[in-house]
Amino acid sequence: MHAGQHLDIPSELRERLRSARSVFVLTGAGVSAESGVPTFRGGGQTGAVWKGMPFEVISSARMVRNNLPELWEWFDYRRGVLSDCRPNPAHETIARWQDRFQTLTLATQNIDGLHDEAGSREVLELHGNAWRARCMSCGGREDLRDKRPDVRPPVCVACGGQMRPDVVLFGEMLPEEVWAIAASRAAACDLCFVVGTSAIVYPAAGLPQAALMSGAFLVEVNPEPTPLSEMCDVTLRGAAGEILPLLDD
Ligand code: BV8
Ligand code: ZN
Repeated sequence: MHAGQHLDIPSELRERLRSARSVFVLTGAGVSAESGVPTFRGGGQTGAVWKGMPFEVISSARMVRNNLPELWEWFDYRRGVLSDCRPNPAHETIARWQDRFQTLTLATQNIDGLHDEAGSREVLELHGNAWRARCMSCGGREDLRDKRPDVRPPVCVACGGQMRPDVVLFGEMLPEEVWAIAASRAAACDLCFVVGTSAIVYPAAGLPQAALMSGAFLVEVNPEPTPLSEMCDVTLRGAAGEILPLLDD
């Protein structure tokens, strides 16, 4: 949908928005695109993203073991990009939904913290957060904005141990408790929105399918089709920042 072009919201979706008790929202990089956060696959940057390394290589578990300084350089760069980005109307609309529905669960693959900044509470950060570091000895977590940017790797205030980015890298398990809540809420919702994700990375991409299996009404918001599109009850083709505000009651 281009600016000014009117998008019809199907009446059945309006009805579902009125009757829904438990709403589940899964977001990906696309929800932050209008905030200036680069997406991973949108815009064709599937090749080398960092010093000739593809995304799945630089953001992989073995980097922690083999080259922690390089990993920190990559995530220092990512935070540099994020520091000028602010929430957009898509984040703001989703934040309002937490007071609109009986149960609203927001699970994001994004590590940018923009949902929190928009006012969303209890955001399930499936892949962690770029603004946090985690100690590799005691597991303690600290906000990087409280730590010296010139000390790499950062040092844990609790035990003096070395810290790593508190993000889930390829080949690493998702945070158990966060995943358990997301999986149970997805399987219990009656309306599920999938916003701005290419739905390729697992296990996150399995959540909408779990919602569908348990009878939820599935809605995709994305300018492009994804592997999930044919499973959806409604697909809204366009930018999340333009479309989500149209769903306000
Ligand atoms: C694991 C943090 C288990 C770091 C990330 C099953 C099948 C195949 C492979 C696997 C499988 N299970 C596991 C795997 C391996 C792997 C995986 O899924 N690989 C993929 C590439 C096939 N998964 C893992 O490794 C996971 N861990 O499985 O552990 C295990 C462990 C040990 C031992 C045994 C088992 C961990 C995955 C998490 C990795 N970390 N991020 C960082 O950011 O650097 S993933 C990262 O990439 C993001 O978090 C996100 O998940 C993904 C990017 O996807 P999107 O967010 O969707 O972004 P993308 O650019 O692709 O798409 C943007 C979309 O938005 C597009 O569709 C575009 O059209 C749309 N869009 C653009 N503008 C807008 C818009 N939409 C709306 N509005 C707009 N304005
Ligand atoms: Zn520690």
